[in-house]
Amino acid sequence: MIPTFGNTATVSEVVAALRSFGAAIVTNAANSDLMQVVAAELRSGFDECALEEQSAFDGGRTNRFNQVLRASPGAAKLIEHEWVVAVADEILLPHCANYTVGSMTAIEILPGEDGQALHRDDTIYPIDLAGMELQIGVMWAINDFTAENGATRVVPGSHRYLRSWHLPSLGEWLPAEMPNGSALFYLGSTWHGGGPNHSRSSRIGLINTYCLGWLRQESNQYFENPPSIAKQFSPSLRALLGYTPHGSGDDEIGTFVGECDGWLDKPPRAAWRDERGQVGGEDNVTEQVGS
Ligand SMILES: O=C(O)CCC(=O)C(=O)O
Repeated sequence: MIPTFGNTATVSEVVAALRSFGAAIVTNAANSDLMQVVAAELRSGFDECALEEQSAFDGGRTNRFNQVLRASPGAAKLIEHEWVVAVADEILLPHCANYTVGSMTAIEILPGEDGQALHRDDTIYPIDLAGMELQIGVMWAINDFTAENGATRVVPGSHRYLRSWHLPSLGEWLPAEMPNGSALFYLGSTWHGGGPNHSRSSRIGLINTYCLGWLRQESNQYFENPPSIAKQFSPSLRALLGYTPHGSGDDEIGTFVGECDGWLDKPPRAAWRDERGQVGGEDNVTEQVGS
């Protein structure tokens, strides 16, 4: 079984399991009311997809789309959920000054879908650095995930295999069974994939990835959430989307990248950041994205 914790667990327990197993679940991390709101908001997005994104990798009976915040304002609460930030801080901040959302993908696996090819998400970056995770993934169960309806499959311990080395035993996957509102955390190097749906109803999830702040994001968040939209978001969400440079130039760790003349005109850089280096100063960033 994938290490599974209640929402009263400590962050260090969850992170220890994540590091050791490659994945960990926190059940009921978000409340059911929020999940119902997000499920309703995502519905129209799925209906518009009408299986448009079909491909061998994405599946022939899976709806998916990336512009999640346009469809679902409620999803913002999941993207910067306290559990997510707490876990991402532990895994990513040792290697960067601040991290960003790499991608957001709403996924509806319809009845009859086959299992997705198992894969690791961090192969978008052509390097393997032992001991440094480039990204993490968080799969939110928008409805209940069961082995029958296509719960994400995870290969335990598979994060320990460097790409250039050899492959883990991909047959040894486990289903991430979890009630709605739960979050499956998995490392960028962990092999996983959507399960086959043998049930009569769809399985709905939202995967958000978070990458080191000095890497290019998997999905271009400035197009997915341009300033005209991002100005309605909280400063902390904007910072997560990349509306804040990486580092300050004064950090021990991390280069100052992603700068922009407009932002550099603003008052001291330190004011853009909270103690985790994530949050832009509200006034500064609001002015910038609104301009
Ligand atoms: O739907 C899932 O459970 C996993 C999907 C996934 O890993 C992907 O599309 O990259």
